[in-house]
Amino acid sequence: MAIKQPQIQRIDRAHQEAIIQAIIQDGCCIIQNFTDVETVQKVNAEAKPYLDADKPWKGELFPPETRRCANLAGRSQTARENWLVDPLVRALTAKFVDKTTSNFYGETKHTYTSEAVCTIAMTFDIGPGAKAQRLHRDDKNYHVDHEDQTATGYRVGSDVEMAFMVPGVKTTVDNGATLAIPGSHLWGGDRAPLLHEARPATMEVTDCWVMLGGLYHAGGANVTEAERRIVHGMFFTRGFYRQEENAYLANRPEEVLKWSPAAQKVMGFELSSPNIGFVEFQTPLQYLRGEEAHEFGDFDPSQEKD
Ligand SMILES: O=C(O)CCC(=O)C(=O)O
Ligand SMILES: [Fe+2]
Repeated sequence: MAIKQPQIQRIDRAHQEAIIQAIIQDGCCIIQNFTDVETVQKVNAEAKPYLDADKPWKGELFPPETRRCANLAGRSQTARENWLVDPLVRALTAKFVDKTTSNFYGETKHTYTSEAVCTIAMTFDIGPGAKAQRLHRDDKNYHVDHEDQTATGYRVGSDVEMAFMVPGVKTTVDNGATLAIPGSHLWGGDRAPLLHEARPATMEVTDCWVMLGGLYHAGGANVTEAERRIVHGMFFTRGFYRQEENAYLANRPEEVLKWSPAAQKVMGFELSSPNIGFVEFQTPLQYLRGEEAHEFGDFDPSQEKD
């Protein structure tokens, strides 16, 4: 008997409860009427100088035809002050990413909620001729142990990351629409994703793709002659997935550069494998030294093995 594969649902932003149910069931959906054309055009224009200045990647994370705009939150006022703080985005991250726990201080019970923060905001501009990315879970960076939830159904709170991707152009199967496997957020860590299980999340300008960090997906191949596929991504994680004391603000760069390599590393100025803590596609130390970012490559070479 053929197992029915779920399709990607398309739901208007007015139907928040239906969006939540789709994410619980499929791990993803397309939010229709998320934004308007004028706002998308402004974000495209704000990201463009950085996309134009970006260089080909030399590792396996991205095909060389892809250009990126890192630090989109800092560089696009429009993305930051409209999408990043959108009440629907906040409602969804509150539901799926925020974490509340209770503890005793003496005999008194205290309950705290750590709210979601933006972990990365980046534009992905896939150029003609680019191969598809490999299917992956973005939460690999947070070392999540995925239990098999296919029989039990999804436990809200079992993901630590959530992504929102707003297309800057209409995305199609040919220009590299994001590929995703609906339902794969429920899979245990030992199940490999197969390309034939993936569906293209084709979107109109004003739509928004939302997915959990445990959903298998990939940037698609761009087989067009001349179309660039631009998508603005905003990713959220738990607010406590960072160091308790903020050494990056407490210490001046010239002081940090005088520390021993072991001290720099233990204070977080290297990366956590595979990808956590980069700045402008460099380690914090490379960035502080002012190294030229000409050799873009995978942060952890073990990512290159297929
Ligand atoms: O470009 C896309 O559609 C997805 C990019 C992506 O999944 C990634 O870089 O982690
Ligand atoms: Fe991804």
